Amino acid sequence: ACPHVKSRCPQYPESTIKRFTVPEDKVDWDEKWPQYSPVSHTAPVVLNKPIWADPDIGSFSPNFNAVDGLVDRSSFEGQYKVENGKPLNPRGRTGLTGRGLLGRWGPNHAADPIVTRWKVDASGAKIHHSASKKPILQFVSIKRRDCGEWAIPGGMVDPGEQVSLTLQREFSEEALNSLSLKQSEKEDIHKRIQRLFGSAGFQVYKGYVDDPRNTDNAWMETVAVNFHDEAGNSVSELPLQAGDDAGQVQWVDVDSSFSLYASHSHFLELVARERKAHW
Ligand code: RP5
Ligand code: MG
Ligand code: MG
Repeated sequence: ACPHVKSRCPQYPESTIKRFTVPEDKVDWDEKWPQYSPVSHTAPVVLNKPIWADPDIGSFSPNFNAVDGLVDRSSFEGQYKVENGKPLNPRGRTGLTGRGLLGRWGPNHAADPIVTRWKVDASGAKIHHSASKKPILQFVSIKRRDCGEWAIPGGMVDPGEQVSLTLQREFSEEALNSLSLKQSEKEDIHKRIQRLFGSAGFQVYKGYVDDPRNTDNAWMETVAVNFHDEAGNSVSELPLQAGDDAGQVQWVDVDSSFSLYASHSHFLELVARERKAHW
């Protein structure tokens, strides 16, 4: 696994906190480094005890590396270490301890729905890229409200929730604004995306996400799944409308030069490869 980079971003998101600088050769926990003295930071929203957050360690000692009640505290990366009651980031040092903006100690599980279609011209013919000569994919992208970066419309897996439901729910909330719809409209949307999301999809990635919110003790993991609208007559015909964490939503060409949140660009590269599309 390559060393995380965004997890070491100098400025911790939504705060004035600066991470302790971790050079690449000191990321690995096995590398002895007595001078390492990261600051501890847990965001006020997390300390406020919302339902999605764990209590502070001390009074609280959950079952790490296991499914703990309804909360999955196991990691796709294998067994992670727990030191002084606190889980250690499996990819190494981040320059910050505590949970930052993340609710869970250890892995915070998310799901990323990558909805794609082919880019076509007015006659419906696939458009090929002038340099790679390969057909161009488009995916539904949202502009995150927290940081303004373009991203896959993913979100956290609720306790006990099936990942397949998270994928469909987060897509509906962020790209179709389902939270603001009337019950009847919600049911209509649900029916219309059911066929695409009801298919197995192509599982693109499962594991650690290099997310700027990661810390030494809390990190993001995801299951990224591609749902491809081959004929362009499924989700392609739905009106996109940004909702919840999303400020904007649109179809974006899948291309290596488009910069995306966290490790989302890597997931799209895997989709492009699988579909023999331009990258
Ligand atoms: C990323 O954060 C995941 O890949 C997923 O897209 C996202 C989930 O967090 P929220 O969108 O709920 O903030 O690491
Ligand atoms: Mg969401
Ligand atoms: Mg989200």
